[in-house]
Amino acid sequence: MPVTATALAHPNIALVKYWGKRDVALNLPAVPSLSLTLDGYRTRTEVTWGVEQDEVVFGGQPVVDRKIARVLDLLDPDRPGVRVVTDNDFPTGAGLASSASGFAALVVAAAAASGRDLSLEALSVLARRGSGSACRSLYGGFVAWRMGERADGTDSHGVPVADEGHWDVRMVVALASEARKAVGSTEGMARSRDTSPLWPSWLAGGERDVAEARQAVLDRDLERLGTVMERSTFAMHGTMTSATPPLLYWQPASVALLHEVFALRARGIGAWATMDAGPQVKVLCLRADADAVAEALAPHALRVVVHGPGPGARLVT
Ligand code: 2P0
Repeated sequence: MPVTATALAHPNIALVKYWGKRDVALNLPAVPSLSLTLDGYRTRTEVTWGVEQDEVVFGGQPVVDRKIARVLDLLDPDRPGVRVVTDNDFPTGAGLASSASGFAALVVAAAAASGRDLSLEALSVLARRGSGSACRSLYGGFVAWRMGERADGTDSHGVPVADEGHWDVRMVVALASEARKAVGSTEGMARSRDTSPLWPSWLAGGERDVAEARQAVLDRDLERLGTVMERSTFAMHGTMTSATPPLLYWQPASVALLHEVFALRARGIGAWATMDAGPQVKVLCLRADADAVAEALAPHALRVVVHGPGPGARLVT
C-alpha cells in the first residue's frame, strides 16, 4: 500500500556564507556557514512512497528532477516508485534559498513515508546531498553548518546555535528581481574557485566569521552580527565579481537597496545587508526597526517582505 507523508520547511538565509565545495559529489563545503531560518516563505511537500513510477509535480506542473531522484535513492537504494508533489509560496531560483526549503521538506516527508525514523542529523546529511544549504533548514532559528572531517560527509550537517525563540530579530527581504538567476550556485562556486584571485583569502576567513557570528548571536549583539554578515557577503561577492568571466548577481535595484541600508545606518538605525547568488537584498534589524527599514527599502524594490526567525522542517498531519 502506498504511504503518504507531508512536510513543511522554510528557507534559510546565510549570515556567514557557504560558497565553495571541497567535494562536489557529496556537497561538502569548503567553508563553514551560519544561517537564520525564516518564518515567512515556505515549501510544502507531499511524498507518496510505493507508486508505479516516479513522478514529481512542482507548482502543479510535472517536472523531471534528477537531484530529487538521487536523494530518494540515497534514502533507499531499493526503493519503489515515489510521487513528490511540492510547491513554494515564493519565487523559485531567484536567490531566495528555494532549494534549501525544498530539500529539507523532501527528506522529512520521504523518511516518514518510507517508514524510516531518522535523526535530525541524518536528515540534515541527506538534505545536504540535494543542496548544500538545505542541511541548515532542518533546524529553526540560528544554525551553523559544520564542515566535518570525514571523507564520507556523515559529520557535515546543520548544528543548532539558538532556536527561533532566542532573539526576535527581523530579516527584511527586498525583491529586486523575480527572474531566475543566469548562473546557478554550483556553477558559480566552481567558477569562483577556479578563476578568482581572491579565493584563498575567502577560504581563510570562514572559520573566523562563523565563530564571531555565533558569539554575536549568543550575546544578542546585532551590530557585531550585522558587521560580520556584511563582511561575509561582500567577501563572497568579491570572489564572484573577480571571477573570469565575472559573476555579477546584482541588478541596479540591488545597488540602490544597498545604499539605502548604508543611509539607514547613517541615520542611526541598526540595519545590515546581505545578498546571495541573486539580486535580492536582505536586511537584518531589530523587530522595533523593521517597519522603518521596510518603508525605506520599498521605493527601490518590487516587494518587501518582513520575516522573523522560523522553525525547522517538520511533518504536518
Ligand atoms: C548560502 N548560497 O550559504 C550560500 C550563499 C548562495 C550564496 O547556499 O550547489 O543551492 O546545491 O550546494 O545550497 C546556494 O547554494 O548550492 C547557497 P548547492 P545551494 O546560503
